[in-house]
Amino acid sequence: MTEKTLAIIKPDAVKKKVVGKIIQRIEGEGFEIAGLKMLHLTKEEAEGFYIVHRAKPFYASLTDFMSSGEIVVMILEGENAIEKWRKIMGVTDPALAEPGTIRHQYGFSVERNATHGSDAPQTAEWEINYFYKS
Ligand code: DAT
Ligand code: MG
Repeated sequence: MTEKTLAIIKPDAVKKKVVGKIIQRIEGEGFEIAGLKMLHLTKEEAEGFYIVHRAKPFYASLTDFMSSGEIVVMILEGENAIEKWRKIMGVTDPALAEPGTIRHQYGFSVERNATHGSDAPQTAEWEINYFYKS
């Protein structure tokens, strides 16, 4: 089933100059890029995006990080896009991510882990709408 997911190249990966490599991987994996823009989130916008994590001990640090520099936001479209993109990213902690995954390749820490991907159809819809208000 064709579906859409929200992907973000996070500030650590933009600073590392691996935007091109990550987009090349995305295209090579067969996704359609249905939307793409570079943004610098305010602290409030980062807090809004990660609102589900507001009670977590890492919320303040995460939203400081996500508003610390430019990010690249994309809508990826394809068969099983949500799960497929999460597999290509690898697990949250780059130290535990499998070789060949983006977080293994480019992540630095559990917080500075290079990319984001939606985790379910409802969150994908909510996250896409957060950046691409319909
Ligand atoms: P994911 O991004 O793999 O969906 P998540 O939704 O659990 O992971 O968390 C969102 C982001 O919050 C994650 O990409 C990085 C940060 N994060 C998660 N767990 C963390 C932790 N234990 N310490 C610091 N940052 C964390
Ligand atoms: Mg998540």
